[in-house]
Amino acid sequence: MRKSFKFVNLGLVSLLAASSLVALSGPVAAKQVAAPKITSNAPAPGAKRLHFKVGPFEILPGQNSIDFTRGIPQPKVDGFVTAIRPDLRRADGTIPAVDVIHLHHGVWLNVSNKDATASTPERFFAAGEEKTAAILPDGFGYPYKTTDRWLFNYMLHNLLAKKDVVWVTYDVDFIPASSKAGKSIIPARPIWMDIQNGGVYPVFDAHKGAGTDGVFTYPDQAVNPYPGKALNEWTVDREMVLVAAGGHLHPGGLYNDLWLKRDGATVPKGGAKPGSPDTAHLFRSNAVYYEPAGAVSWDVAMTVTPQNYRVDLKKGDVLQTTVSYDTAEASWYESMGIMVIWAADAGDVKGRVTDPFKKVVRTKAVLTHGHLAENNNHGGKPAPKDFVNALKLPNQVEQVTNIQIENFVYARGDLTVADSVPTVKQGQSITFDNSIDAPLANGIWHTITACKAPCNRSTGVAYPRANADVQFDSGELGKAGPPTANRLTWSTPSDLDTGTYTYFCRIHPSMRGAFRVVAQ
Ligand SMILES: [Cu+2]
Repeated sequence: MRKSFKFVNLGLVSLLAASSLVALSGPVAAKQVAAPKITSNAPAPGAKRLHFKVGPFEILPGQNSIDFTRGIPQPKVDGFVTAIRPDLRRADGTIPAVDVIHLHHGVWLNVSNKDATASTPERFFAAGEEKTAAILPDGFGYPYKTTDRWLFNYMLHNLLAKKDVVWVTYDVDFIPASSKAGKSIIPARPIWMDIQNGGVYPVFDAHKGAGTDGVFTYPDQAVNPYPGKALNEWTVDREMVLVAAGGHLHPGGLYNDLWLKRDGATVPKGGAKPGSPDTAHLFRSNAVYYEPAGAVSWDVAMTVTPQNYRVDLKKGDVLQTTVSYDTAEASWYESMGIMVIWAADAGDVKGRVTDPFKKVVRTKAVLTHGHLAENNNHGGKPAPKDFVNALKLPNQVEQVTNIQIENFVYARGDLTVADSVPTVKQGQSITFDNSIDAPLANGIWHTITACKAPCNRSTGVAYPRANADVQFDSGELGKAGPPTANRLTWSTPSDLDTGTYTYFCRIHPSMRGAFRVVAQ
């Protein structure tokens, strides 16, 4: 299985999951490899591009908090949204580098509508640093009324100890209801599919080595992912036609899949979910990595459905989403798997529609953009001026049981300043304490996450990574609800073998440290 998902170099572009680029229907690997096309950036016929922005957001040092803002700019007349394109900008219009500030995620909600799949306002658009545009096929639109109230939920992440000010921009392609194009448009509604649907912070951890042959699929390969009801499923509530879909995942992610289960039905050969003959594959949104190091950074774009995608869904069918991460080389903590799909009522749609239980859905997916320049600092270069090599440093004489974190520095063994390595006797642990930084600014939360020694190369979108042979991760040390671990301290495992362990902060990756376990 793993073989069909290896990297294929096409010039500068590393393409993943080549199988699905041609026969996107899925589980069956095709041999041909081609770069997906980037879809047209032009507004749909009759649509105008409206430029909106929300902000300014003052992004305090080290910030990684989840916030909401109401009353964001929206169109001034009734009509239809046909596309949305997100970005993050400073006052001078420049886009911050992803290793400095990034849009961890933004979700646009319509408070005036009820969400199809959760007890929240209607979630109609989401973006992370991959900045995928939502584009409805020509002739379809998301109905909008001036009485609608939009809300923006965001997590803006400041990777540095320096304040910054940014705006989130969103270009909305819009057809006024009163226009000629507006008279014939078919309404489509957003359906939010999520592997942890309904959560404020819908994440899971993909651990190095988990899954099969370096690929971990959630929730299918997770142990007891849902103590209650399956959060990655939704029962179709009316006869409808799926017209668009696109995935969201984080670095390390390979693809989001969309499936449809119909009780008693049988999927035609080649189109079923492995082991589930009544569950059809509808779409795979592939992560296409431009990142030279592979599936390890935000230098990625997601494929989405093409203009002609139409799939028939019957009332009572069960939609399901899964997400797969590359776990061969590293762990990916706090990972997401979201697919926002768009559907129209079946009676409104004319023309060819595929019934996935009669015909395998084959889709030539497209990209909404290519490589983005804000991902150009990959990191991973020698950086002897910035970080020491802890493997070459002597032991600190006294044993350590506690390491305080203060002002973005690990008090002992910080790789930016250390001349010796704090040591602990085998069988004992060191407790890291973030009680000084955590209450500051908007919350400054740090992690202690194992990276492969010496972990002293330059910081960038692809470095460092949670790639140590012996994995550990503290979670975000803070007491502020999601995304924090709701505690300020964390202790190293007491069962570590003797040796030198290096670690970094996932939130502020230029924070690095080391400790050493010595024999009793
Ligand atoms: Cu930190």
